[in-house]
Amino acid sequence: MLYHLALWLKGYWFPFNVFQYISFRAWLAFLVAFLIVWAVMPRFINLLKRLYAAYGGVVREYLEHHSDKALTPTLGGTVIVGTLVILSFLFLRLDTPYPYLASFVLISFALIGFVDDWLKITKKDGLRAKVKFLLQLMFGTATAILMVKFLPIDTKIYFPFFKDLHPDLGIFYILWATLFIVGISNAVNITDGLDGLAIGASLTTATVLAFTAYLTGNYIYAKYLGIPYVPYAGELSILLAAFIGAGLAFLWFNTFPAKIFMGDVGSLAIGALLAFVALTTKSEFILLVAGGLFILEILSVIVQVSYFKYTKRRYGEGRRILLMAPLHHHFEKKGWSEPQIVVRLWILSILFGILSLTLLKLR
Ligand code: 57M
Repeated sequence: MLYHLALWLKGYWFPFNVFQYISFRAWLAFLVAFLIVWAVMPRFINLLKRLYAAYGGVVREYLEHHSDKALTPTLGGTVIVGTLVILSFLFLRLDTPYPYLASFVLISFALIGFVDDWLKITKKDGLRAKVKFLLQLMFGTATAILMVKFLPIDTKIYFPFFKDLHPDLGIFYILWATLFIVGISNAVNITDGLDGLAIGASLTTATVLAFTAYLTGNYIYAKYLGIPYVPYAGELSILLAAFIGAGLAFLWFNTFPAKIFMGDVGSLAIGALLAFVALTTKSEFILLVAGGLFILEILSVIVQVSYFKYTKRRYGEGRRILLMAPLHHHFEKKGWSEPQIVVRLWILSILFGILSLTLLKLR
């Protein structure tokens, strides 16, 4: 909205011209998002504490040293998502499809998480896993269809290293986009099990995607790098800048010892948003590398559970590869302290981010 307002106001005072620049709007969106979340979160935490007092504790904590976390409020993601939706309409160009579609993705996935979190608080049990998964598939498919219909993108997928390899998936692109959104959303959700872990890794991943979106939306840079050009995709870098601001402010409260968790309302929505930006900017493989930590975490669960089930069938007792899945619990079992695990996995996440940026030029 501010873009259009400034366009009109610059006739009266030329400095309003700066709102035309993606970099200026991104910087301002970052700052405003940080300030909103930083100011609102303490009040939100107090509100949640009253809610928790009314309903009693919430989380079934089955790791010994997580027992003191049972009363830490969840739902922190509500403030992040709310801020992002408002700011996307404030800072993004409203004559592009991006603010509308990004808000749809954020709200729909946040809604699934919110219902789940709310039921956990009020009824002590969340949504059934199957129902949750079906809802994710439903909203994922809706997003994929809307993307193909309203975004200036094709149904091809692009690989790093192979400049000329971009198979057209046609109608199957909907399936690919749906599974990608649902997969990344769940991967972020699984990662969200230690103070600051998921938001930290989301921030490094979002930084990479913000650069990618900026470059993809710029015809000259896109041609130079040999990446697909997607008109106005730079608008998404403004949204990610807002996310980085909001996420940093959230981390202020979520760092060890956390005063609040993001809840499924946060983790599902953040994962879906990252996947949506990667799909839009045709950089799914960049996200798979930049968000390598999320991929490792979800793979650790898949491998552990499969092996456990297989050995149970074969030998009558379930055996494990890791001491416990997801990956971060393995290190807890090994005796690393929580801040140690989190900071070390952040370091890994930064390394993944740097590696992914090099992929931008390698085609
Ligand atoms: C949700 N939720 C956190 C918080 C957060 C298939 C299986 C591997 C699934 C997995 C699972 O249920 N994962 C999804 C993970 C929970 O956090 C809440 O959930 C939101 C995110 N969805 O925002 O609201 C707990 O995580 C801790 N936490 C923090 N700081 C944070 O900033 O400390 C979260 C955020 C919180 C808090 O303790 O309550 C969670 O971990 O439950 N299941 C598992 O992860 C279980 N793994 C397991 O059973 N592994 C087995 C294999 C064979 C399946 C094995 O390896 O033997 C573990 N879950 C827990 N403890 N809680 C087991 C140990």
